[in-house]
Amino acid sequence: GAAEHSPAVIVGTGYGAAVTALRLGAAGIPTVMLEMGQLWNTPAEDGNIFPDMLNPDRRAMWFKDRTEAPLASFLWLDLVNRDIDRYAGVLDRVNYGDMSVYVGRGVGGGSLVNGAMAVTPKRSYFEQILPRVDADEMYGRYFPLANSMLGTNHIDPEWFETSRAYQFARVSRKAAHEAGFQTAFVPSVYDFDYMRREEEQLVPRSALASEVIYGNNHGKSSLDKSYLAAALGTGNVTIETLTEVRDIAQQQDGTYSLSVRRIDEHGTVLGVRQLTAKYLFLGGGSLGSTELLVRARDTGKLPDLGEEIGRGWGTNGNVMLGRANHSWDPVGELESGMPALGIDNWDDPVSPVFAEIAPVPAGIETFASLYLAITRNPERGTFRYDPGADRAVLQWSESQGQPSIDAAKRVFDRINEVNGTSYRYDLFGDTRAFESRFTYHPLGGLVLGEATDLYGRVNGYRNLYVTDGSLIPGSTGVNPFVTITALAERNIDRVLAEDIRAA
Ligand code: FAE
Repeated sequence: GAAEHSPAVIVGTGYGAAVTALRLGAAGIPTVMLEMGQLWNTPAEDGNIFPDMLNPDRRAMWFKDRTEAPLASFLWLDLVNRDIDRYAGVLDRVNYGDMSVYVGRGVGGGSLVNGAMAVTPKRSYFEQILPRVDADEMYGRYFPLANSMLGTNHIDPEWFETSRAYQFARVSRKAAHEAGFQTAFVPSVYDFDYMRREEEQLVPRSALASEVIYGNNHGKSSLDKSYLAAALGTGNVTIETLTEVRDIAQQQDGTYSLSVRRIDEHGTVLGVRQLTAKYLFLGGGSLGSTELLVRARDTGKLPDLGEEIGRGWGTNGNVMLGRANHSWDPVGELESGMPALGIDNWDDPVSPVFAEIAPVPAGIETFASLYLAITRNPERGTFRYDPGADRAVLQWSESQGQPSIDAAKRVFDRINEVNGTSYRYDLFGDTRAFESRFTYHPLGGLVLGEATDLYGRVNGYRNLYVTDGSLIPGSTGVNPFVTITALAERNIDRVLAEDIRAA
């Protein structure tokens, strides 16, 4: 029969997609969102929607036989990961040879699994990475709008000093200060008042119950509770789950046709159907949106797409490391799953580093301090279409992670030297101290002003837009979701005014 038509279709339900859905819906435009993951709103038999980090089950990961947690080992023992049933779980780790990329799957995308750190980039750095975007407008209007819509809040500094759950962060802060480095509190979309009540045993625990990376049952303002709830509230937005967009083509009349595959939560394909849309927004994230356009170009479905599609991908300079503390400096048995402090060495011209002090919520004293460092790594990867696998494959070699390691090493060598401490060599499956072969922060692939115009309109095609982290050229210097959200707000403002309302 005839394909179903919707005026606007959005691929994905992450940050860029959710912003776009709210603004389209509020403007009265009927909009369909297509999300390959599940809607996470129903408790399982254990009474929880999500599993915690210590007891992961099939809900934890997207069609894997075993969990693939970033900390591969502890004391070189494979204690962290568990065999699980293949299922449409919430966290995916997409493995491309030397680089593995963690992404969220479900209504809310990365907001379901992430650490909730809501950081606005330094203005001077934002001006470097996106020099043709008006920074006055971003910092005057769109960053504040994004933070207020997302529910960004700040930790009470007095409570931080007394909370048992942040002893690990205070220990790391002391070591950083001893070595002359500055630290800064990190804003969050996890409700710190809720966390305080968790500590007082007044409410069910989430951050204080080792919940992070496989979802939080409480406390976090993920997108399903912020932008997406507001989008649905307009009455003009619908979300279809377990629905993956496979192919995009343009029809004679300029509208887009999408080939869409539905699965059940065990992965059984229920069917493939066609959908058409006048306006098509890609919000599948850096991997998802880039793959769709690389595939469309290289299979001839959108033949006018250029060489910039699939370029300019980066890890946001991510590198993880651990330090071994002295036995007289315990980090505590209870660690909040939500980070609240970072070492801010970004203004160092040689080795800029913003290192979040990350928890190891193991429920035991680990004597370990963990860090996820964001560095300024100039290396970039490219996606190429693999026709055999019908997949876009990232070209990235392990050596491209070295600049991230070098920058982090300069900072943490100094911290270790001054404090008489050392690295942990038991955390990443072998004996390496620094792990730069995975990222939480995939950025780029469809870079603003290169693959698209300055508002995310794909070059060569009308009414086709990119709205997510693939617009950002590989780096934003801080955790990226506030940047992605603010940029999406800015772009949809312009697109609504010029392309949609005017039409
Ligand atoms: P994203 O949130 O990835 O959403 C894309 C959505 O599209 C997903 O739900 C996909 O399932 C779906 N999708 C993809 N392809 C298709 C398709 N073909 N058809 C249908 N659906 C599709 O995109 N960032 C911070 O700022 N602070 C943090 O504390 C932080 N912690 C993190 C911790 C972890 C464990 C991870 C994995 C990430 C973390 N991030 C953090 C990164 C942040 O979550 C990420 O930058 C954003 O989620 C990216 O937003 P996008 O809109 O680009």
